[in-house]
Amino acid sequence: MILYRTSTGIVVRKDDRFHRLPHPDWDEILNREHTRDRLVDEVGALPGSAALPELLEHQLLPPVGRQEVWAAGVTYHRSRSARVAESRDAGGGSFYDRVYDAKRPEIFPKATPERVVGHLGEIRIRADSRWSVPEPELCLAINARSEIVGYTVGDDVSSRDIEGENPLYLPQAKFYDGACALGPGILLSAEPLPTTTPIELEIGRRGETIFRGDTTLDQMRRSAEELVEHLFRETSFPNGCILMTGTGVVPDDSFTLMSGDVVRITIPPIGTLENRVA
Ligand code: DO4
Ligand code: MG
Repeated sequence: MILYRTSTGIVVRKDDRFHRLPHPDWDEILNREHTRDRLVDEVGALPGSAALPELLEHQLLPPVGRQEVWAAGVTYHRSRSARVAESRDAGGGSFYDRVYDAKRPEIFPKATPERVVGHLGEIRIRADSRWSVPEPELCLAINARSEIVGYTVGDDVSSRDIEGENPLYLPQAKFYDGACALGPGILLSAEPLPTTTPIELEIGRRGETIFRGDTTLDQMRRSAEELVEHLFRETSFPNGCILMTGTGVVPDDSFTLMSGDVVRITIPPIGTLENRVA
């Protein structure tokens, strides 16, 4: 079951049929108890349609109401080696090396809800960066009681030259307008996704694919529960939150995003998040 936020209300997709919910409160749906089971009952009593998808795609809003977005980093070996290399000259390499194995994960604030870009929205690269990359990540939708209620697809757009110059610049490399894309919807599931689930990244430029890469969830060094436990340890989220779980796909160092590029991130069975670089 997938939950979509649209400009005309909330839509639930169940068994390839689409149902408009009569009550439009996204935060309440995400945070009420047994929300998935309740939605199954609710949509059972609603008319459904098979014809909504095309219309829906252009009405989609980011799948956040009042949820902050946080992100975990260096959770895949590929991210660890890329970060160690980018920050070696600045003497930052050992920070990334150590955090990969440390008990405490790297977790940082990524976006306020109003900064999040949805499916088909425009992501941005910083004007003062010369090396920007998309980071395709599985994202957890977590309710106020720290329960994982679902999953979405995310792009943790990052300025690698800025974070590599000095680890203290990380917030500037990660947190700016258009640096966070989420969508297309939230797959509500009480079960974790299978560890064989792929995360696929494709980047297009002037109609051609210039990068393709993927990983699978079993490459992630930390469990979702471990990341959530750390995030909620001393921080409360009265409306729940979204946690990006880190990237395992990093293009070669010669690659940088350019204006007009199209980034497509697919995590079946959630769907594809597509964004153009402004
Ligand atoms: O500290 C660097 C950020 C790492 C990150 O965002 C990732 O591994 O996905
Ligand atoms: Mg990341």
